[in-house]
Amino acid sequence: MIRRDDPQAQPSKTDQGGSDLTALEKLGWQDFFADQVVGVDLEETPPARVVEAHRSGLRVQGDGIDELVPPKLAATVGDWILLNRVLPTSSRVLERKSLFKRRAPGHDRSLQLIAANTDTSFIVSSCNPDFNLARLERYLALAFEAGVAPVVLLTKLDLCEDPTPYVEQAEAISDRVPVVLLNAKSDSAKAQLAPWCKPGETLVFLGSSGVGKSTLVNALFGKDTAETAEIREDDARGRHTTRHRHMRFLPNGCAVMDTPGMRELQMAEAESGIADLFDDLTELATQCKFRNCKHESEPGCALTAALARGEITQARFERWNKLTEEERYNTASLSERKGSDKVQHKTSRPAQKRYRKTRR
Ligand SMILES: Nc1nc2c(ncn2[C@@H]2O[C@H](COP(=O)(O)OP(=O)(O)OP(=O)(O)O)[C@@H](O)[C@H]2O)c(=O)[nH]1
Ligand SMILES: [Mg+2]
Ligand SMILES: [Zn+2]
Repeated sequence: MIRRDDPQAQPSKTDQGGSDLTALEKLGWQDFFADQVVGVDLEETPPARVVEAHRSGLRVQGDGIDELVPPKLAATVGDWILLNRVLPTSSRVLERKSLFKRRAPGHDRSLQLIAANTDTSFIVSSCNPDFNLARLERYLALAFEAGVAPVVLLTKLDLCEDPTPYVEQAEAISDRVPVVLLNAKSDSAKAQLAPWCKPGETLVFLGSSGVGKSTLVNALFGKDTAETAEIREDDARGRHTTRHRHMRFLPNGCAVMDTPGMRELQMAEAESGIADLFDDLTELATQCKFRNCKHESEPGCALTAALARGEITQARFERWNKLTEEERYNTASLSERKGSDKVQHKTSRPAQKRYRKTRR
């Protein structure tokens, strides 16, 4: 087991940035992972973190390790593995603290693992016509499901005459999600994100193309480490500049993950995430007279009654209904799919529960 208080097992210290973090801690190694490798010969199978995902494979880094593992390994960016040097694709993937996933686009009926072991997910959207409340809710439901604390970042404040409608809509989604309004290109962006940039923690930037994810990564590093490009003028959409998911490490030991823009965000295995995000509607649904109430014209429906009293809005009710139905359909079709790998996609339920408790 590698812990800070176990000098025997410590990997070499790195001096970069004047920090006293070990090489593994700089990659985000935490007790949560160390606890899983008690009794394991770490010389034989050293811990390494997946820092980039390419078609050709996964780039993994550890103490003195930097190599490409063929794509067959069922891991994603942010994962910790115990590297099997003889057969890298048979490396053990450590249990995850969190996992952001979606149903893969297309007809494949599979899950796509987006980001593992992140502590904070920055859901980025711009104060421009590309802003989409329903899409934002999708990201947030998946972040809740993942067990990752979400923060909404509204960029392009400097290009917007009146950001109030965007802020109001974002803040109304959930009182458990902070909303930060910023100009990603300004000097103040780094300071605005500082409260979440903690040593040993991992951040991920998620959102559609062109919203400023890579611009914010550059703001945190104080230099152009990620490529950025102008958005299209006609519809304010981005050009899919970032091509693959990758992590970079701040000198203070905070890991930062940049991701390509995702427009299609299909729900799957996200029942509790949706329930958490729409907790008031979920609670109302438990008061319906019939357990299988579809909230249409059934007698004793608590949701239609709340709608009639004007306590909830029709638009939000419909968005919740749509997500719920989509989630049920996708989850059922995924589990039907032969060979669905439940173990590989499992995250730590206790970790998720711990998180939920603190957010209520
Ligand atoms: N003025 C201004 N421009 C911004 C802001 N945020 C991003 N931009 C610009 O928006 C464009 C797109 O930014 P990127 O950082 O490349 O967007 P991205 O989210 O990484 O996009 P993909 O990599 O395609 O997913 C660039 O020209 C940025 O300079 C902002 O807050 N203000
Ligand atoms: Mg980018
Ligand atoms: Zn009902």
